[in-house]
Amino acid sequence: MQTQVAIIGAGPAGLLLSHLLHLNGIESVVLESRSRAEIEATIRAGVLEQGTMDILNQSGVGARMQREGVVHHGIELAFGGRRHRIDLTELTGRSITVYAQNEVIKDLVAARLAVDGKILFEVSDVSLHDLQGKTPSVRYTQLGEPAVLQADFVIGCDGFHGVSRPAIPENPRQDFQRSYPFGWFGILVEAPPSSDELIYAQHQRGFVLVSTRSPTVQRLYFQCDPKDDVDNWSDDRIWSELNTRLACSDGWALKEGRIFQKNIIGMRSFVSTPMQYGRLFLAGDAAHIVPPTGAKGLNLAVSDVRLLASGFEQFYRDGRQDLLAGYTEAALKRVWRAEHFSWWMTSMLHNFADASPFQQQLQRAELDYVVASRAAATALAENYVGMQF
Ligand code: RFL
Ligand code: PHB
Repeated sequence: MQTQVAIIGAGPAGLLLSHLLHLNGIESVVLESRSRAEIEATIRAGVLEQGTMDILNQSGVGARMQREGVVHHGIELAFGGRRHRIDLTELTGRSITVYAQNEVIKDLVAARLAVDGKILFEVSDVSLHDLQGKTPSVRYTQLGEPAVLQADFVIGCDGFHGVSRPAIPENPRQDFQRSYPFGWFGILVEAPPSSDELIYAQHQRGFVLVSTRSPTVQRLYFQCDPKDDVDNWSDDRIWSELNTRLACSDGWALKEGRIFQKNIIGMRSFVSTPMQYGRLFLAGDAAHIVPPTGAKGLNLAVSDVRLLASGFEQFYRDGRQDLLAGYTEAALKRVWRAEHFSWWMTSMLHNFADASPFQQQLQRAELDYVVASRAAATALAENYVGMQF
């Protein structure tokens, strides 16, 4: 089989890239190791930056997001028993939308399949070849049969654990990383929203995030030991822990309901450079990871793909490669900004077991400053809604 652009991974990065290429008349094939049902059911991100919404709307896949997503104009920071609002729209003129990643995935899969776009699900043994030549290829197995896909370019959109990044040799590759001594325990709850806006709460027992999915389903996370087991957490223990950490002097309280999903998520910061090696380009989590505290991962995947789509449009229209050649540098500018922001939010809001009393006081001073100073609140807000580059 032959195509112009071979894309590995049908996450937000791979699917959106395939869709944007199609709009520019460029052919692609997406190879995905999981089934359609699995990718459409995987619960991950919830917060879309304005720039992410704009590209989904402009490219014609935003209709359901506009109907079902909820625009938020602020977030709350809770600490010391009080809640403080950061007015994103007043501070930046922009907002965010809460719309689940798996809904974005459904919309993109539907858009690709509606125009006979090729997504090959449940492929295995994917390997990359001849990346330095003009005709790279991808070998894989589907339904027990080995196959080869030849292309002009290969794009690794296969997430942190994929095969694309390791296809770049150790020289020139350089990885930067930091892991955190905690994870997030995530739950899905059948209940009405407890708050109109997301609440990021700092407490000496650990961080809590109150997020939402729909008028009837809520998403909550609390800081936990990354090696803990969901079976150690009965529903009663979860509600008791959440209520302790979220206790507020203004009478606000969490709305409880049936918990129907529990999972534990590890946290890391990671950047791999370069994001291009010959005719291989990496996009999204394949090249970089952020802890979810800043809600940046999916949005970074989308901004990588926007750069790549422009680069391929230029290449196939004018035969010029300057945008593609500048991809690593352009993408990493935004990536490192988001890495810093995500690390900063994580550091400010989580409980570090080894923090000295001095560091704890600094953490509190920083929170006090962010909610008291318009300049500091604006710094948070402009990063949260997405820096414009
Ligand atoms: P994905 O989504 O991991 O997709 C990669 C796809 O590649 C497939 N794959 C392979 N296919 C073929 N061959 C192989 N060898 C393959 N290996 C892997 C996988 O099956 C998968 O389908 O990467 P992508 O597209 O780069 O997208 C990145 C985002 O998914 C990720 O950054 C976000 O989910 C991060 N994130 C958040 N981002 C936000 O912008 N806002 C948020 O509010 C937000 N919240 C979150 C998050 C991530 C979380 N978790 C679970 C880590 C909340 C959580 C809890
Ligand atoms: C989510 O709703 O899953 C979510 C929201 C904000 C974050 C991370 C995750 O910072």
